[in-house]
Amino acid sequence: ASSKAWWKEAVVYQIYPASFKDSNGDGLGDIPGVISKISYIKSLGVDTIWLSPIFASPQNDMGYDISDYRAIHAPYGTVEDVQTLIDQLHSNSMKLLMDLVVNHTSDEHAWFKESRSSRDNPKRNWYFWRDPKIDNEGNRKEPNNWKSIFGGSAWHFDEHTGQYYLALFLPSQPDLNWENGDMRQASYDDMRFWLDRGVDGFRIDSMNLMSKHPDLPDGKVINDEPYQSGAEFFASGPKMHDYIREMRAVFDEYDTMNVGELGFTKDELSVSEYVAKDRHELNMVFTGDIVDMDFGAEAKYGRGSFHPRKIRQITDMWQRVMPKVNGWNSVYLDNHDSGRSLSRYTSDAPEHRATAAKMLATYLLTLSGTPFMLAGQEIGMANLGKEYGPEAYIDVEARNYYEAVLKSRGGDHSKMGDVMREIQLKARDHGRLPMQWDNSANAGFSGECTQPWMTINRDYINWNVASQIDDPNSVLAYWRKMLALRKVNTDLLTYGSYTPLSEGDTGEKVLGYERQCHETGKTAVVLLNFSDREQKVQIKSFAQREFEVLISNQEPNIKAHNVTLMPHGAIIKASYVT
Ligand code: TEU
Repeated sequence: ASSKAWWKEAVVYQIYPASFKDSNGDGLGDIPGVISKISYIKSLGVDTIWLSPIFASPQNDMGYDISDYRAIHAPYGTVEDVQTLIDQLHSNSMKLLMDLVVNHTSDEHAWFKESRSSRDNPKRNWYFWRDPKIDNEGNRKEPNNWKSIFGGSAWHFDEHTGQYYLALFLPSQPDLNWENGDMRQASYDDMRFWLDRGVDGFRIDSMNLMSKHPDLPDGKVINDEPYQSGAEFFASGPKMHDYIREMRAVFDEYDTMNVGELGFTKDELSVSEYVAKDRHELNMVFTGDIVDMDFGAEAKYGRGSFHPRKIRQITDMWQRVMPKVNGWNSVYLDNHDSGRSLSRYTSDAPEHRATAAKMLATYLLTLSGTPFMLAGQEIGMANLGKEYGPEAYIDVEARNYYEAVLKSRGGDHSKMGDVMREIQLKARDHGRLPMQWDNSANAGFSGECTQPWMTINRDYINWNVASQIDDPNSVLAYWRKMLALRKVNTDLLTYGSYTPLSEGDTGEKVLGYERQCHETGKTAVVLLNFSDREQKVQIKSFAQREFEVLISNQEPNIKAHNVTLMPHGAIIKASYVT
C-alpha cells in the first residue's frame, strides 16, 4: 500500500482570484474576498486552496504573465492581505498553494527589460534570444517554425537589438531560459520569499516546458500552415528532471506539496518519471488528457466528442500506473483552462444537471490521488449557454481563435456556427465565470451596481450557493456528503487499491471500479452512468456478499446483483465482509 502523507489526504479547492468574491465593489474578485469565504470553504470539507496567480501583472493572460513575483496585483490586495490569508487558513488547519509561473515572465518583468536592453546585458541569456534566419529572397525569418500555443509564431523580433525572442504563449510572455544558473537561483529566491511566509506549496505552471531541446530544431511539418507545433522539442526536454530535482531541494527546505502541470506529455513512462517515488521529483502532476477528452484530433477547437470509453481508459491507466511506480497523482476534471466538465462530459440540461453534477463529484472523490475541484463545481456551475454570442468571450485564447477563423471566412459571423459550437463547449472563459453566491444582481459576486470584469452566467438566478446551502437534496449537500465520506474512509478511498470493472461487466456507458482496503477487507464498488439513458448493470460480487449503499444520487436500488442506474446515476456500495 502507498505510504501516507498529508498531501495525499488533502482535497484542493481551486480559486480563480478574479472570479471568486469581490470585496470592494470594483468588479474584480480579491484576496479579502477569499478571506471572507474561508469558513464557507472549510464547511464544504476541503482543506487546501490553490489560488491561481495573484502577483503583479499587466494581466494580458490573467496573471499568468507576471511582472514581479514578490508583489501582488494591486486590485487583488497586498502582501499583507496574503499573509492574513495564510495565517487564517493555518489557524483553520487549512493550507495554501500558490501558482508558480516560471516557464515565462511578463515582458514588463525587470528581468526581461534588462535582458532586452542590449546583447551583452548580463541577463541576456535569462531568455531565449536568437538571430533571424534569412530566406532565399533575403527576407528576415523566425529562427524556427514553432507555433505559439495562442496562435502565430512563437518568435518575436525586437528592433532594438535585431534579434528574436521566444514566447510559447503570448508575445508578452517571453520564455525564461532555465539553462541559465543565475536565472534559476533568482527564481528559487522568489519561491523562498513565499515559502518563508508560510505558503504550503505550489502548482507549477507549464512545468514541463521549462527544458527545451538545446538546438531549438524546427517542429515536424504536419500541414501547410506557416507555423507548426514544435512541442516534441519544447516539452519535457533533456534537462527537465535536473531542474525539477534542483527545485525540489528548495521545496524540501520546507514542508510542502507540489503539483506540476504536464502539457503535451501523456505516455505512461514519461509521466511516471516525474512522480515515481524513488526519483524524488514531483508529488503529483496534472496530465492534460482528462481535460482534452473532447478536443479535435489536431487542435483544441477541432471538432471532437466525448465518449465514456475515454474516461474509462484514462482513469484505468493512471490508477494502474501510479501504484506500479510507487507514485501518486492528482484527480481532477475542471480547471480555469477549459469548459466545465458538467457541460462537456455530461449534460447541463435542466433535467440532468443536478444528477450529473453529483455523479461527477462521485467520480472525483472515489479515486486514488489528490482531488482538485474548481470553485463552483460544488453547486453545479455550467458553461455559458448558446444564447451568448462571441462578445461574451473575452479570454485571449478563444478570442484569437475566433478572430483568425472569422478573418479567413470574410468576416461573416453567420458562417461561424461550427466555431461557436466548440467555443461554447471548451473556451477557458467557462472555467472563469464569476462564482454564483446568491440570486441578487451580480450573483452576490460583486456589488449590485458594479460592472463585473466578465459575464455572469444568467443561470445564477437558479444556480447559486444560497439556494442550495440548506437544501439536503442539493448538489452542494451532495458534495459535502461525498467529501465527508472520503475523509471517513481515507483507508479505503484515498489509500485503497483500485480494480476496474470491465466494459463487459458495466456496459460501455457506465464507468465502474472497486476500491479495497487490504487491512480491513472493506470494499467499495463505484458505478457511474455517463449517459443520459437508464443503464442496467449486473455486478457479480453483489450476489456473493452483503453490500450496503454508501451514497447515491438516485433512489438506491439494493436488490440482488442487478443495479439500474438512472440517467447520470451514481452509486457506491460497500461491503465490510472479507
Ligand atoms: O497553461 C498551459 C497550457 O499549456 C495551456 O495552454 C493549456 O493547454 C490551454 O490553456 C488549454 O486551453 C498554463 C495556464 O494554466 C494557463 O492559464 C496559462 O495561460 C498558460 O499556462 C500560460 O501561463
